[in-house]
Amino acid sequence: MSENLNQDYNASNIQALEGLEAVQKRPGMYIGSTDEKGLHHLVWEVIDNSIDEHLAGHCDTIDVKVFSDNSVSVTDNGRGIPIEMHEKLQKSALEVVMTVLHAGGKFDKDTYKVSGGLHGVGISVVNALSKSLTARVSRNGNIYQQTYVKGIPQTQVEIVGTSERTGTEIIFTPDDAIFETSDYNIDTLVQRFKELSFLNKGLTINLTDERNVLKNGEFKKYEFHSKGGLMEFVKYLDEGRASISHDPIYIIGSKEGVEVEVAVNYNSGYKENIYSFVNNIRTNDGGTHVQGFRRALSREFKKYGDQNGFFKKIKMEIAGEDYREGMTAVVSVKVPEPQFKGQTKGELGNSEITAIVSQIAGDHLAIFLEENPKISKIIIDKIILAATARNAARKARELVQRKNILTSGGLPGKLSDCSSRDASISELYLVEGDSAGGTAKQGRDRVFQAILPLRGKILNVEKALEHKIYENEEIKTMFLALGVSIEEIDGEKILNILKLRYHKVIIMTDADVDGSHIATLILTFFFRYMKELIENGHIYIANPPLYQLKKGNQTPVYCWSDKQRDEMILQMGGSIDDKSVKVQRYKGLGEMNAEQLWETTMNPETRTLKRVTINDALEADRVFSMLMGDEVPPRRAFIEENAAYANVDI
Ligand code: 0RA
Repeated sequence: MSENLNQDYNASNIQALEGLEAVQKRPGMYIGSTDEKGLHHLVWEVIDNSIDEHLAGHCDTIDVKVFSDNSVSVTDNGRGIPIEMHEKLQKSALEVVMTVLHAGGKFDKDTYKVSGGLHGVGISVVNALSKSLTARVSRNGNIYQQTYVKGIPQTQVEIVGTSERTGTEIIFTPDDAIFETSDYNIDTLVQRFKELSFLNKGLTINLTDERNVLKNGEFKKYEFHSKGGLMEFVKYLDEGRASISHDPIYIIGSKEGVEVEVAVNYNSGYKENIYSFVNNIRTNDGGTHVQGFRRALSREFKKYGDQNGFFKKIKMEIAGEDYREGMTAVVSVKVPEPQFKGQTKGELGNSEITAIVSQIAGDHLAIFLEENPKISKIIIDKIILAATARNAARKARELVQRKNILTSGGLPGKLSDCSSRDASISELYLVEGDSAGGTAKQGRDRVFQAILPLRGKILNVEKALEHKIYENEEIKTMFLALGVSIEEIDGEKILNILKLRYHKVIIMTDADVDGSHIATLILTFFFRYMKELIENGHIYIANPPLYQLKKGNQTPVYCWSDKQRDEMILQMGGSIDDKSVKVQRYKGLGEMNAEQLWETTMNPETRTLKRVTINDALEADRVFSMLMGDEVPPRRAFIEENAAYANVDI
């Protein structure tokens, strides 16, 4: 080896080592965090590389396995990471890809790599954060392998076998000295792989969870594959809503190296749902691609409506949002060098994308409108209805708001307020019915606990027109009691929670089917109209007991599940069927007296509250519309799968 090469070799080793150390010192800079989210990020990073192979047209199957020690393998049937000698660095390209930061993209410039955001930092980052990793490449008839510990090669790239096929296998064990948790969440993996299969039609992702052994001795397996891509994605998202456009409108095209794919479905609801992706990564805050799509939608529908005289009769202006009411759309673009903006990097910034998407989507929409006059007229009618309803809603909302000002701090009569004015310690119990409300009022600590009884089933906001919502007594009462208002700024509705009067809002309903239905209705309202309260962690669900057990004169014991009840009966010296222990099943909150309610459900020292969180906004949206929307079969299937009270009450 010449002196020159030797120098390069050493220099490259030092460079690799410095890179790995930087990642280990500040993992958050590379993968966002070292909590559960960061842990999962390792899998996203590895699978992204395999998906790049798919996008380049060389891979159609990816197998992911989670082993019982939470190590993970990702295997693809792509070309395999090159193992040839890297001329300048004098080592195998495989070793360079695995140990040098940002090396991956340098070998192959044709595919879409992500330069911003958190994905696309390179597989070497996963290597640096793994206490062990094995890379195995099938290529040129051989199987090549190299192993690493915390990113440092333990072996040369060795031939360990022969193979007719090509592909890459990465097996890694996250470094538990770096990550706060080592447990992979199967729901998170399933959700993301499902999404990836919709976004990359034709790709198959197989997932095996070796931590979950079935009764027949086999591991739990999942398969994700979508033939229809985004077309199927919107159908899946809108499963619970009645479609008014039959099949989704499908748009696909490319321009200046940017690929654009959009699917649009109009349903009988009133919400706008646009989900957007850039290079398979969700852009929660939209960006120039979404802007381009919206622009095309408004422009083409307006043109079509004007040309056919459909808008003649109506007096008011049609706003952009009217074209999108009851619309679910997925917008996916593949951009060679995306720039992500905003605090969470959830927004696409490249300005050139607006015009590209607007043109491609516009051309397709114009053709769709010409070719489908019947469906187009149904959508136009819906747009007119949206504009009309928007005006009515504004008036109704203003009325509620004005009342808010008029009463100036005047609170609803049904509210039994607490005496504290410190929102951070104050709690509002939303209680089902007047009688339970009465018990709660007696049982509470009136210093910091307020009670608002709600009468029966509150309005299903998923199905109601917006102005009906502001006219609904229970909903108006909740706005007033909470001190929250909706304000319109530049045509955009903004929830003002600055004057929120309670930092804990606790939904307390009976532990039966009706009770959980009411809780779901209330949650639907919060999810659609006061999402910030959920996002900021203010919404809770009370957890009343299911049973009271009593033996002779002993103090009663409460149980929250059948299992707990059976165990407790035995502990108390009874047996399940002689029933010497008296078992009382609480069907309603009203069956408890004030003292019992305080002790089991309201006393901060002894109660358990469930905080409502949104793990995946997209899935939450889908489930809410399914539970509360028009379509019955998917709802039934969901309830059958998830019902908690099925064997008690139905
Ligand atoms: C660089 C160049 C080529 C492929 C890859 C990287 C590659 C990386 C990963 C990571 C996981 N699976 C992968 N598959 C491929 C192109 C190789 C060629 O031209 O033959």
